[in-house]
Amino acid sequence: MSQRETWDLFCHVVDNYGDIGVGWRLARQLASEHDRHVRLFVDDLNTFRSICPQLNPRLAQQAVDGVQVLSWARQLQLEPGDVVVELFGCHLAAPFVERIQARGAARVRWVNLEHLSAEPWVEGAHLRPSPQPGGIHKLFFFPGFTPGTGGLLREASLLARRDAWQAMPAARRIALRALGLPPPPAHAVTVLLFGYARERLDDWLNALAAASRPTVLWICPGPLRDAINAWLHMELLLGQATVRGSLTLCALPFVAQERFDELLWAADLCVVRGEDSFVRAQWAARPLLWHIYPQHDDAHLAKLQAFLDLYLAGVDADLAETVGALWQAWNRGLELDAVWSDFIAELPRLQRHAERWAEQLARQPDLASQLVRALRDLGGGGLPL
Ligand code: TRH
Repeated sequence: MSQRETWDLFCHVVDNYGDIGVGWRLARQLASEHDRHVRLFVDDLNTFRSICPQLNPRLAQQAVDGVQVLSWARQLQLEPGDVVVELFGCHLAAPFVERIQARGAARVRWVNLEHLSAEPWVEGAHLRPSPQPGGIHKLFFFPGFTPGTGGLLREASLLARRDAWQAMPAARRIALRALGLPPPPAHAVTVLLFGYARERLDDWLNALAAASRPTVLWICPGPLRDAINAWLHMELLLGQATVRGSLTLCALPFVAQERFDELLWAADLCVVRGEDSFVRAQWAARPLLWHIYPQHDDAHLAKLQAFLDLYLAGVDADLAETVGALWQAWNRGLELDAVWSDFIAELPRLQRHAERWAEQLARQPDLASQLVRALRDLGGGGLPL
């Protein structure tokens, strides 16, 4: 019987939850679906605990959901596994790198898993080796939306679970009740709101309050909720809806990562951000608005447009225009009233588009399977020069 491979995943939490969100999802999937012995090294166990409440941030090593979770410092005491995955170019401790080099390419395969981008250059950079001191190579693995990339994280059961949940009329009601949320008014548009701070929220909130069609905002913790509290001149409380005209505002608790999908499945429109929630909203097959992670040099605007180009390819020109206008206005801090109501008017068409898009993405192998295959193809002999 062959021995289980040990995979070491390294995650440096830069900010927020996306770095560990991706790391945790990948770690669990490698352990549960690919039978890998996974060790996940994380430098911020407190942030990790937000998405994984069963974690004890005081422990240097613990088993959670079939994954060994280790503090960052534990790498100083351990030998590298068969595969080492750096998430998002995080830097490993020098003694650990020396041990990788000492063991050599025949014993350790080394990968840098990069950020998600829809830009066309990604296909050319995916699976490129990068020479490291000591004659070892690091493989660059790029997630993405097209067959020439490493794909997207997607658990084997995800789409079946989504479909079963959405087909069950009571599921939404039960989920909302468990979160302390009242049922939305009839004909209301329900919006899951998980974004970054942005300008001109007040005008948008005033317009929603004055609109003829009711809107319900389910608001995740974070800077957007702080801005909404400021608009209200009060703090939204969990389990209590606050109504302003046609607008109902509800604060959500921060839920464990495995519960997060249900929030997306329950909404008519998902406002999502960063990387992981953005991908999950696509698997939810719901109309979405992406609040992209802002970068100081505005590099994010090119990434936003690159995704729009893929997402809207082949879509009717008027619909593409409506989506592009709202996404650009939201991400550039522009006025929202007109572009928001144009978008809401198209929700039925956007829902059909979201379903087609999710089906198209699901034709590609998921990221964890592609990573396992790429490293299997590589074998124990390292990368060709
Ligand atoms: O939190 P994000 O903004 O994360 C990131 C980081 O800032 C990172 O440095 C940056 O590189 C990246 O964005 C682009 O957004 P994201 O990626 O959507 O991650 C959020 C995670 O939190 C995701 O895994 C879902 C999870 N989550 C929960 O588990 N429960 C919740 O209640 C909420 C609101 C989110």
